[in-house]
Amino acid sequence: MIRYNHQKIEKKWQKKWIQDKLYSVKDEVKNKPNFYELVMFPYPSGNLHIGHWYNFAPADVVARMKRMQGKNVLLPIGFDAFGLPAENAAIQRKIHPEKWTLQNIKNMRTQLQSIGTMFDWSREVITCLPEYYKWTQWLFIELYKAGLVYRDKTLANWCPEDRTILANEQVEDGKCERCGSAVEQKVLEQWMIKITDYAENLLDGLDKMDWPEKTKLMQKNWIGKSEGAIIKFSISNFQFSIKPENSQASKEQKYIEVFTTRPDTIFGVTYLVLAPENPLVDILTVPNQKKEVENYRKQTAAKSELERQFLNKEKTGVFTGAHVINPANSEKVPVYISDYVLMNYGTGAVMAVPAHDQRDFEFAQKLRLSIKEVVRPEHGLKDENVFKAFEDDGILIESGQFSGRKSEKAKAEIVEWLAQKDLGNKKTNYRLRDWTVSRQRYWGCPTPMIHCQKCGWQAVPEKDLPVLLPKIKNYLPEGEGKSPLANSEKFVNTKCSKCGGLAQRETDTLDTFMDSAWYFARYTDSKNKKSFADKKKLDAWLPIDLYIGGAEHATKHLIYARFIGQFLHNEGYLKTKEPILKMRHQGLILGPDGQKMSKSKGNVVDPDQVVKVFGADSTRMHLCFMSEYSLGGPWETKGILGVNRFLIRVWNYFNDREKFIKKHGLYSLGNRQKELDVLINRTIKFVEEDINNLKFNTAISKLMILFNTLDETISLKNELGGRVRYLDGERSDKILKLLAPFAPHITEEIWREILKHKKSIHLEEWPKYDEKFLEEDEFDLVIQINGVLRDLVRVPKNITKEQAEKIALLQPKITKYFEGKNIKKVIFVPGRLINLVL
Ligand code: ANZ
Ligand code: ZN
Repeated sequence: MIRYNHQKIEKKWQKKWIQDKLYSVKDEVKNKPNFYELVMFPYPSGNLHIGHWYNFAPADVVARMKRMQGKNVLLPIGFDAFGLPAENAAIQRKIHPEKWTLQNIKNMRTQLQSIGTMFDWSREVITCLPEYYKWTQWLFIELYKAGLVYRDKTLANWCPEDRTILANEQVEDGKCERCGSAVEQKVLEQWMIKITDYAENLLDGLDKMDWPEKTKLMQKNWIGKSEGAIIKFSISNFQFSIKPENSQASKEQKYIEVFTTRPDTIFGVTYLVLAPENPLVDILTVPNQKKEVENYRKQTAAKSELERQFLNKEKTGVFTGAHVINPANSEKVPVYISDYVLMNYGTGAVMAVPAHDQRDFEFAQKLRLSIKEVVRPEHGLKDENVFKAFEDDGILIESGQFSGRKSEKAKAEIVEWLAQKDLGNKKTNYRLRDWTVSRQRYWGCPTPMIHCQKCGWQAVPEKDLPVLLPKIKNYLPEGEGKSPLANSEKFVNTKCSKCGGLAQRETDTLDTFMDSAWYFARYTDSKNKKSFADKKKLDAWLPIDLYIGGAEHATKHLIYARFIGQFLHNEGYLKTKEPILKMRHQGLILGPDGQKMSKSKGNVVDPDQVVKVFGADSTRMHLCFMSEYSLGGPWETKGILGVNRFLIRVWNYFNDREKFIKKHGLYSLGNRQKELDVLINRTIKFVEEDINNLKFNTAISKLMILFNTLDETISLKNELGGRVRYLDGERSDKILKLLAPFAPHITEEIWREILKHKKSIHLEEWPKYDEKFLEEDEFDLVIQINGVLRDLVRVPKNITKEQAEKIALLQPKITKYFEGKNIKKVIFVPGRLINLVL
């Protein structure tokens, strides 16, 4: 018999599939609904790792099944090719980032092809090529024209090592997510995108999306909607102690405005706290507090936002010497500064209610400020022994005319009351910040903006796009917040498109999240030179029916992609509002030791090696089988032996069958036929359901059970009259098709070379199951006496009235009703009940 030679088989079919253009997808096929499945495109780091396989191989299983089920399936692939790592690697190796990136892409393409996925390579996108980034620039300009791009001086996260600004989401625990250096705060002028204008829209869509609940919750918290109020506290002993020229607070400033989510606690305010950076501090601080205040401000400036926000951090702060008036009860309260209040949230000022806010409570304790209780628990007494703030809702006390009201209801009433006096207003706040897109690095998409001394900033006219990234010699960052492009006079100097005078180009490049925020749209029409994609094609494919990728992108790429999708919808480019209908995350694949894979731990599994020894089919199946897909888990080399043996068993089954039938022909399976039909039909149903639910592991175990039973049937020669029995052609075809999405190569080889079919198995129809075999062949017969339920008994499905009566009369629970009585009538409802009337 021919041995299962995966190396030969896999190479052969991969070549043939490309030749036959098996995976090139048309935008419209009659009677085949489109199905757009997307996997997160890889960063061209140099090598495909097992994590990529874990994303792509199981995703391919779904795509293949959908295609066999009559869908016109698009499963595209490309490369997220700009970004810091390419530049850092290139600097280390002293080769140009472009050369390094393109080399890696070439290598990774071969590796990606070795997985045996049905990627449509004709639609490949590479974000660092001008044909792609022309449209990233176009998109930036569209956002600019829509008033969603502005330039602002902001405190930005500055990584001293990479010498660039980082977005908030690129900072993890106060450290640069790329290099791990502690991030510093630096004031820089940057291009910002007003994603905050979309805060409500981004929240709105969440409900209707079929996404993991956890991911939706993360987005919700990231957007962080808070409904509350702005309340004005008038400045009492207004002091013009110092008036630095650059103070943003005006002399006429009469109020401090605070943002609060608990206006119901206003009668419990015992002091106010400003963020140390708040410009009001300049004019409020009395002369003899000035020194202490300035010292404290300096200390704060050295701290990161994260350090300041830690809840359990010991509270510190300084008195400004100023007082304000509580608008609710006209009480005079002191004003402090403390680093637990942040400048870039709300108004940068807080009304402190130490009895009902834990942070305020700790601050008041530390600085010995008074604490005034204004909310009591509705039921039961407050536990006097618990020494902390009572933050729940309850009943108001000592709150003027609002005393006795439920705190929850009093919120709106108090705001209304203050609004009438023009001292407060309802206000909704979001945690979401605008998107800082400027990067002071070389390897990115040039920002298509020009600055003219006379005319100011303007967008590069569309006819001049793309603004090409010049090939420069020195692409190392120059430090102090300038991109290396600033050194290239040829790049920088240009003409103003308005007045024709000399003008300068923006030299910062765009955040790579800009590139990936719209790539899903480009796949629908990746070669288009006239627009980012043709409207008809966009509408044919979008929204994405299934997007599979890592959960770590929940508040980064997945928010940006939704934002850009919604924006393109609002501008009339996309019919669909939400670009991603259904999202699923794969789990994380760990090293054989259960630890995160890393070179330093020496636990990295190299997919190329595994494929060489066991083949792509076994590797794919192992990844599907090793764990529940959404959970991931450690890679177990033992496990791959299991699925490899399974594939060999399948291989042998079909080879032996072929040989046997040639010699002896087919024998009827007799009694076993029915049993096997039930199993085959159930397997079809459950494998289909499991793949749809991304439960690949259970689908495979069902296939394994099926083949076990087939082997058993073969070994039960005696029972079957001394002859080996195999499934007939039709049934054999069916079970092989079930395996095709998982192991596309071996099934194709068996299909074409052993079963001698002309067309590829991957163009075949997915088998349909017959309901008849799924039905139970027994049921619970209800036995009634005079219409009252007396017993239940399991009987064959097609039982007759006479048989049912006999069985009923044999039941011990029934016989006792018959003492001295005759049966007058028997009512029988087939498949349900028998009623004996006495
Ligand atoms: C008074 C109060 C009483 C508050 C109380 C809470 C409980 P979220 O839900 O996150 O929006 N706050 C407002 N601006 C702040 C800033 N810039 N830095 C730090 N804290 C700030 O939180 C809103 C609450 O956080 C606000 O409501 C305010 O404290 C505080 F029993 O006002 B609260
Ligand atoms: Zn000009």
